[in-house]
Amino acid sequence: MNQYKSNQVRGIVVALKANFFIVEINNKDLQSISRAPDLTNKRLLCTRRSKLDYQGLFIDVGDRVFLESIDWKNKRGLISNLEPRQSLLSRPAVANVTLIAVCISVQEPLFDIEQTSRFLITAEDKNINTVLVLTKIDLIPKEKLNSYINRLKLWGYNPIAISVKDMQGTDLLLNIFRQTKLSVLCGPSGVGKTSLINHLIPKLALRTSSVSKKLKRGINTTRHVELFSVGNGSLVADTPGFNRPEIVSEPLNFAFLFPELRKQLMHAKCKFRNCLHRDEPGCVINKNLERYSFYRETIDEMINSRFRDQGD
Ligand SMILES: Nc1nc2c(ncn2[C@@H]2O[C@H](COP(=O)(O)OP(=O)(O)OP(=O)(O)O)[C@@H](O)[C@H]2O)c(=O)[nH]1
Ligand SMILES: [Mg+2]
Ligand SMILES: [Zn+2]
Repeated sequence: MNQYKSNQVRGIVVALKANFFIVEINNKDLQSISRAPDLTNKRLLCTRRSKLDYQGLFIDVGDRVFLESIDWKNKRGLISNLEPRQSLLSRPAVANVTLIAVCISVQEPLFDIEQTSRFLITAEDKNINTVLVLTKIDLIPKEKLNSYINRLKLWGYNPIAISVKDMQGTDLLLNIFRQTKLSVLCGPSGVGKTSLINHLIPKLALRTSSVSKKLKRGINTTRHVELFSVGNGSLVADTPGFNRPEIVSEPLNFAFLFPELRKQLMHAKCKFRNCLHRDEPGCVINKNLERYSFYRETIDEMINSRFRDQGD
């Protein structure tokens, strides 16, 4: 169905604005069009064909689309179809993500085990490559940072520590972004996601705001998902921060979303196939781990809520 015709223009949805889609045109397609004027940012304001609605095809940021009826002068177009999605995140809503960068600040807002775990678990559940980015490292002494890094290594992560204030770690991160098609920054409000994008693409000057003085939390400055080019054909999504991702998982699968538990289960088997690694006899899980109590509380809550639902 989605056969690409040589005269067809393709692009990627980089933002949704009210009922419009902002579509960035494929570089190659743009070069092959003689009528296309010199578009400084290669972006068109588009609507979609109503047939897509009837087919129940919703379009999200990150979707790769086919365009027709392009009005180059006024920078308008019509989305006629979309390519099949490789993946879809629901919050933040972005299609075709190839890397999730979970951004967590060490201070302002203060690092929190449960909140960080909720973001990481949501990413693990999607089966998409994940990198943990520790932000604002200029706010703590080196020894404290090392202690965070060592803890996170025991969780099974190798965090990238950055500061946009004193430009630490950002080159390394940019290299990673340039090796992947579509990376998404996600994390709590105020951790510095937009500041990082501004640092990588200084001419953007996107809006950021200080965290609230009293609560030391972000104030939800970014309101929409938007994709930005970081070179090498790669895009990075800035997204609105939020504080508490909901965990949606089957109890039997839940342990596999913790790298430090997953590793143990790959090397040894519990006595019972349906072991939930609580107090079952013959359980092989070493429970002397920083995040075990979070695992335990969450799985207890998952099971209790199932009983409650069944009792209703
Ligand atoms: N000290 C320090 N402050 C930073 C750093 N990065 C960002 N900030 C500050 O943190 C505050 C929040 O930054 P934003 O970039 O708006 O945070 P955000 O994650 O985009 O927040 P939302 O859009 O609400 O999700 C701003 O005052 C930034 O100047 C950093 O590396 N060091
Ligand atoms: Mg922001
Ligand atoms: Zn077990």
